[in-house]
Amino acid sequence: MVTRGFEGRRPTVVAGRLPPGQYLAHDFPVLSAGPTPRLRLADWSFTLKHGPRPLARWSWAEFGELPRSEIKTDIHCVTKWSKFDTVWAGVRVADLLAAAGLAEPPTAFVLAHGFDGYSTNVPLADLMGEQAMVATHYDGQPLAAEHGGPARLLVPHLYFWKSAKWVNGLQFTEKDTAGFWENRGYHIYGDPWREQRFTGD
Ligand SMILES: Nc1nc2c(c(=O)[nH]1)N[C@H]1C(S)=C(S)[C@@H](COP(=O)(O)O)O[C@H]1N2
Ligand SMILES: [Mo]
Repeated sequence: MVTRGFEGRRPTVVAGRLPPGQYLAHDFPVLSAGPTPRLRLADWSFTLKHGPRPLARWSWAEFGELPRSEIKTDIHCVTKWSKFDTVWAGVRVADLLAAAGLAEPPTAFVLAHGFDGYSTNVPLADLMGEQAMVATHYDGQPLAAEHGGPARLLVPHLYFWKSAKWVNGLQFTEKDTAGFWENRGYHIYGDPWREQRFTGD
């Protein structure tokens, strides 16, 4: 039985968690610029680079030895759906950099790259928080290929296009450098709370 009072309170709870212009989705839409790459774990690797120079590289087995974390968070897509309480597990970017011995990262800007050629820029500061990770599991299961499996970047406080699927590396860049969607009119930063959807927002 649902009482009036309960129904009446619910929109307030949603309003405080839902960024402007977003609606609450209960399914998990798939959005990709191209076909889903089918990656063999034996061919998978993850590389940290400074410009063209490799700094560290992990095979799938090596990546599995890194310290792991689980988080529950809300995600917000620029196409206006949001999803609450999504559960992810993987390796925090901060832990990755520590494992690579990068106590002093070479620059303040990062381009994330995917096996499909996708890229997206994220300031390093946004990757150093508790919630930014290279996620290998969603909802307790290995991440499905269409959602970026075997591993995707997760930067949940920015619009979801920043969460590069099929991620294969992070590249430090001297300047904040536009990636795939940022070069096609999407906002260079993409804060859902400031509704930074498109260039100039
Ligand atoms: N490698 C890669 N990552 C990507 C994309 C892509 O096309 N390729 N699309 C982005 C966009 S625009 C969105 S909204 C989210 C969608 O993630 P989902 O399919 O898991 O919902 O992935 C982002 N990451
Ligand atoms: Mo998107």
